[in-house]
Amino acid sequence: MTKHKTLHLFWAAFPLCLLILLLQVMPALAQRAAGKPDSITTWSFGPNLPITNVRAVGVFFPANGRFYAVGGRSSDAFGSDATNPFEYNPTTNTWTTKAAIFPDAHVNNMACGVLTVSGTPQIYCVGGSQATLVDAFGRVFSYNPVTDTLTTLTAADDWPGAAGTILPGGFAVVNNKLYILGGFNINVGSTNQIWEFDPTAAVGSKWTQAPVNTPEGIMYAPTCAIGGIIYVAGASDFSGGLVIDTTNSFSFNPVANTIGTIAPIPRATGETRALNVYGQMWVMGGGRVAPNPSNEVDIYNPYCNTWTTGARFVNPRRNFPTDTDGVSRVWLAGGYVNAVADMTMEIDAFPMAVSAVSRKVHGAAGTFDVPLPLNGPTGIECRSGGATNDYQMIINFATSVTAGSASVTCGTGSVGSFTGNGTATITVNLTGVTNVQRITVTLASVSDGTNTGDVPISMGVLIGDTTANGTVNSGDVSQTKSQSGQPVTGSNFREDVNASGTISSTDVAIVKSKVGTALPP
Ligand SMILES: [Ca+2]
Ligand SMILES: [Ca+2]
Repeated sequence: MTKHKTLHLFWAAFPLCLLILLLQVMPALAQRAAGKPDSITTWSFGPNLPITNVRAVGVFFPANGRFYAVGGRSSDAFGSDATNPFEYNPTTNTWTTKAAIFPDAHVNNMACGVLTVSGTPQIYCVGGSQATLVDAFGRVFSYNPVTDTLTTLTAADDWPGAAGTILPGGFAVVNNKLYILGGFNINVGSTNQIWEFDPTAAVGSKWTQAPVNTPEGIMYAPTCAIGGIIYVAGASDFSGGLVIDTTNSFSFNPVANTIGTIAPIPRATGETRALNVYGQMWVMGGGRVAPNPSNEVDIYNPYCNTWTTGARFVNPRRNFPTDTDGVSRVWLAGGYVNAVADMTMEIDAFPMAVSAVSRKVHGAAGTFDVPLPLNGPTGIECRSGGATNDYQMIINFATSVTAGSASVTCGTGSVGSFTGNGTATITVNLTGVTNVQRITVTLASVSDGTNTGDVPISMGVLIGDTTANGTVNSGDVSQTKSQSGQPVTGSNFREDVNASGTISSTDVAIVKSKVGTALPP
């Protein structure tokens, strides 16, 4: 090729090269312009656990804002069982080995949760195994982190499901009761019973077996409660003498005692936990069959029955303590990393929303807000949205934030605009929001200057549901009739369903026209 021809080819290709370059650079520039970081790395390492630890349970204790690793063992050798609780203090960013001593060494693979008796919250733990042994205790103890005291319940309150050899499967707390779903009959198989523990019931009467079983045997199952429903996604099973991972996924309603179907988690996992973060289920890595263990965080939106993924943590691991405050932190530590007992800690920190509401101006009567609980159950907006079905969400943060974007990530509707960047209150204006649905608005790349993350806020929309029970029926009609002609106040504004500033026959007619509608379960 002559020099001339090479030059010619270069100039011929130049516009194409320029175009490719621009296509690659423009999105990054656009992200910068929108205030988004180029990549969001939200996980960072915290201080190491005091010891290596596997098979502990992570428990967030709301009363003091601290994270506990309860039980577990430092290795798989006999005598390695952890004898004391470990406490992580987010304020000082330090771990402390507490003075309290567990009643026995069967503290591996327990089921734990925070339950309140006589106004005092405590961490209750059930069952467990001991390193190298193949038996399982049914013993229950409570740990009070504030006083650092342990109380062992009498044998009459042992978990009947343990039967000497069975470890708890998935577990979650609903309405101050601890539920255990399934279990591992050690080196025999997975089990499918569901048990309820009521800490306030009389001695010998705290345990009740549900009249239904899990759809298949599950063990070491990622489980969490959202809005009173317990979700399981992924679970270990015992097959051919081995612990394996599955995609088994379902829901359990502990009040109705019904099993529900959900979209299965997109990857097999087990030997890990699921956490309720902003009313969505985070399934945290886990699993042991290649390519597991994993560091993937799978996120389930129960309102649209859909799966997405969040930011991966760093070290793939299983059987590790993990928990969340639900709104700004997810902690994890230890577990098996590369099949070796680990002591590293990882923290996902993101800006904390403290409250959210759906706001409407009721004419001259003023502004009234429907609270939108951050971790479920969803608040129910019962007011109509006018000609173009408009609503407004207000999300209050603990500190000033900037949001990169706001969009509808579940349900029907769209974000017209959002305001408030640089303040502690983000206002999202929604339009085209259809009735009879649950909708999720996600503020993406929310930054408080230090931490960045996505914040999803969900809302039920059911026009005419003045009683906020998820259905429109005669109860809503009579409630609205009873307030007709009354001034609109903070206690009856839901009955002003057209947000006109007065409660009249027009509102009654709207409610009547919606009788028979209900939010999906
Ligand atoms: Ca109702
Ligand atoms: Ca009205």
